[in-house]
Amino acid sequence: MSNKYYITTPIYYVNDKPHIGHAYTSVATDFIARFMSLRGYDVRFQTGTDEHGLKIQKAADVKKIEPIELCDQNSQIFRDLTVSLNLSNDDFIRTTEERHIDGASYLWKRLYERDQIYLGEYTGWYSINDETFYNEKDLVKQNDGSFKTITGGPVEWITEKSYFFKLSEWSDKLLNLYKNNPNFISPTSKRNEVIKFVESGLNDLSVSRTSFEWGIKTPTDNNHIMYVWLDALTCYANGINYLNDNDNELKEYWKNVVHIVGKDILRHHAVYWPAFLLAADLELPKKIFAHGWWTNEGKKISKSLGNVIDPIEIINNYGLDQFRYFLLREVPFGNDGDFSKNALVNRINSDLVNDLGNLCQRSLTMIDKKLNSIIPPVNNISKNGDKLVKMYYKTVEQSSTLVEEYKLHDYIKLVWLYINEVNKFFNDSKPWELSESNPKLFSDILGLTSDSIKKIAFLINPIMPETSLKIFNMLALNLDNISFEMEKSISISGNKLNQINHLFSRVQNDN
Ligand code: ME8
Repeated sequence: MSNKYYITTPIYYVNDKPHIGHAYTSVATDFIARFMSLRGYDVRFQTGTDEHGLKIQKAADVKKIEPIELCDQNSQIFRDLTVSLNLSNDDFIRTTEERHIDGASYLWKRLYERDQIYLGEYTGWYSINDETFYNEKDLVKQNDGSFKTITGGPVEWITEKSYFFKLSEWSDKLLNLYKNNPNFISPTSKRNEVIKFVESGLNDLSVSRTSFEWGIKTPTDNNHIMYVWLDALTCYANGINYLNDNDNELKEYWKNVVHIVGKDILRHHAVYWPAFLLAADLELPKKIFAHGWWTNEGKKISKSLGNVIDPIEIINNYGLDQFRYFLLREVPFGNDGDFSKNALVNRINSDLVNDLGNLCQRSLTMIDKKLNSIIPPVNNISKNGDKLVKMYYKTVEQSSTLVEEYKLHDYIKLVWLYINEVNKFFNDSKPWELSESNPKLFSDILGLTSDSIKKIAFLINPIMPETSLKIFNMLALNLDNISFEMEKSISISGNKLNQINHLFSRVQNDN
């Protein structure tokens, strides 16, 4: 079996700047990408920006600039964020790029040729905010008789000529897909919602617009532009040139693709996207995972409430790896979560400073001071030491299942059980009492502790890649592409420690 693994984030709208929600999806996807790479997979990771549609056109109108100018500016900000978050993405796709436009047009043509698209007129509700058509039964009636989406967004009534995709013909095939592949949509609660939605009956989907310009012209009719979701969803395939008839190696990644999305856009990914692909007789992704929604100190994050969290500000104030750790550890992946400075500060001080930082600082400083900075060899010094080594390999073994089930925070909990076991071994062994009285035992304890710290650096790599590299560096290891497999053959015994720096600083809650 091929060991190729392809993972994607949604492509983000460029009408505005990124916020914590975008950072969250990207960091979680990066975690999985890095973890799969640690397991030895040939990983490809794609993110990018979604640049067409009425929402973008209106945002450009407000600024009195051309849509492409707004796209260029804001797409760059999202691209910069991939660097600020230390993402390992291989590609950053923009829907205004030619390769994307070509792929989206290819899918349209395939659907058209297979008689899956017909001309009609759309009359109904539309949310510019979500770029989504709504049935009235899915909206909330306000006291004044108007309608809003369940998240409180405005909708408008539109009537315009439009092409329709025969979505209604695909209900049974979709339901079979969900039934035969129980893991196609996760978590289960979200899967059930999708099944209920499809079971309630699907209408044909309007897939073109005529009342504005900013989009990809449909290849079969110049007067229409593609509905932005039909355009956008093809980005996943376009990043690896799947939507054309040419042979190329990147296409291989399509055999094993996972889409990570927020729960707000699950329907588009789990219903529309597979329906388009089925109708075009193309291969489906392996999985759609929908994660939960972040609030800020208990409140919905929104521009109008003025409580949008800028990820760069958090990174500047608390540190990147601290932020990444918090996002991944605080909330079970799939659940909603609340961002609070208090919770962030507590996590940093207890898990990072106390548990991990102090362990490295105390033990490595001892090697520095008492052993001329030379890392001693690992000897099986006691039952406890043996237990520690076994625990590491057990952790690696269990980690695969946890991450395959997207239990990212359980993985981190498991890693911290190991870190605390190393702490316990170090504290119970009391090496500080032994340097004079029993130098052999002293050296053995520090040998095992530093080797365990090396193992910790492997385990935390997907969570905090920068910290992992800092640890490798202190241990005088120069590692690029790491895998769990290679850990066994990397010995640090005899290495001369590089300068020991604090990994994390204690922080105050300034609230
Ligand atoms: O929907 N909590 O783009 P978008 C958690 N362009 N995640 C959040 C969040 C929050 N409060 N807010 C945003 C689009 N997100 C389309 C996608 S894909 C072919 C097209 C994250 O800029 C989450 O991943 O509105 C959500 O699904 C995504 O940002 C929406 O980003």
